Amino acid sequence: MSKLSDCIINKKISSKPIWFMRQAGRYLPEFRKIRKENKDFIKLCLNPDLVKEITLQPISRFKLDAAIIFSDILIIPYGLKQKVEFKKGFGPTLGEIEFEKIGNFNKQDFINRVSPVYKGIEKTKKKLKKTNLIGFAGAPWTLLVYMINKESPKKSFNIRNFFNDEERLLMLMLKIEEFIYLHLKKQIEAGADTIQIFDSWAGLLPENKIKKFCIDPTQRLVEKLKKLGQPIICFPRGINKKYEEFCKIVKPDCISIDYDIEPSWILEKASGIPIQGGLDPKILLGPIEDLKKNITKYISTFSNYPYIFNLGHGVLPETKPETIDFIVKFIREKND
Ligand code: 1CP
Repeated sequence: MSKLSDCIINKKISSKPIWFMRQAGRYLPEFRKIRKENKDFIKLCLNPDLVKEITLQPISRFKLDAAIIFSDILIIPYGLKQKVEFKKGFGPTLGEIEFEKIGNFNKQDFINRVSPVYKGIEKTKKKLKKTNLIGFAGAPWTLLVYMINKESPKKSFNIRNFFNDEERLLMLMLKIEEFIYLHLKKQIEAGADTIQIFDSWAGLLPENKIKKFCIDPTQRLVEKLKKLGQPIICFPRGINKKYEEFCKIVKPDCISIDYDIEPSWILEKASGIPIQGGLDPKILLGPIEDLKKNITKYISTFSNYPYIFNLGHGVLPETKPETIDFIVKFIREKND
C-alpha cells in the first residue's frame, strides 16, 4: 500500500508522507516553459498529454508520495459554459452565467466539455507506481464565490451585499454541488485514488455563516463521495476555531490545515482524523534555520499521529525548487 493511503486509511504514524499543494506550477522552470508556449490556460488544462507531463514534473524532480492532477478548480464553471480566462498578473476572470440554467444543465454536456481532464488522469495513472494520484475540485462555497464575483476575491469582494438573497445562494450551491460530485466521481473512475476538496475562500465567511455555507454543503458532498471508496481530504482554509466543528460534522478522511491553525490545538480537536499540511508557504522564502525550525515543529507535534507533510496553502511562484528538494530530504532523514 502507498504511504499516503497507509497514513489516511490505516492511520499509520511511523512515516510521514509528503506532497505539496501547487507542487506543479509556476515555481518550476519546466512548467513555465510549457506555459509560455500555451497562452490559453484552460486549453492547457484540457490537453491530456500536457496534463500528464506537468503532473509528473514534480514527481521526477522530488521524492514525493503523491501527484496531484494538473487542472484547476475553475474547470467546473468552464464545464457549465461560463467563460474562464486567466490574464497575466491578474488571475482569473469569469464571464456572465445564467444561474437559473445550471439546474437544467445537461450532465453529459458537462462531461463532454471537461472529459480531457479524465483522459489526463488515465494517462498519468499509467506512469505512476507507488505514488498516489490526487484528483480535486473546489468546494461549493469557493466555486460560488468565483462564479458570482467573476474575479478573485483578492481583487475585490463585497461580502455585505453577497448575502442579500441567501435562499437563492443556497439553492445555487446545491446545483453546483451536483456537478462537483459528478466531476469527482469521473476523476475516481479515471484513476484518481485520493480526492482533495479545496474551500480556499471559506475564510471570507462571517463566523455565523460557516456552518450553512461551508460545513453543511461539504458534509453532504463528502457523505456521497465516501461511498465511492476513495479517501477524501478537505481543506476549509481560514475557518480558524471552526475546524473543530468541521471535523466533527463533515468527518473527512483527512483534514488539511492552513497556517493560522496551531498544530498542538488541532491535534486535540481533530477527533482522530489524520491531519495534513500547515507550514506557511512564506517560510520557504526565508532563512533555512527558520525553515528547519518550523518543519520540526509540525513533524514533532504530530510524531504520534497520522500526519501528511504539506504546506498551509500552495507553493508560492517565488519558491526555489531546491527548497522543495531540501524539505523532502530533511523530513526523510528524520523519519525514514
Ligand atoms: O501560469 C499561470 O498563470 C497559471 C497558474 C495556475 C496553476 C499552475 C493556476 C491559475 N492554476 C494552476 C493549477 C492548479 N490550481 C492546481 C494543480 C497544480 C498543483 O497543485 O500542483 C490546483 C490543485 C489548483 C487549484 C486552485 N485553483 C485553487 C485551490 C487551491 C488554492 O490555491 O487555494 C484555486 C483557488 C484556484 C484558482 C486559481 N487558478 C489559478 C490561479 C492563479 C488561481 C487563484 C486565483 C486567486 O488568487 O483567486
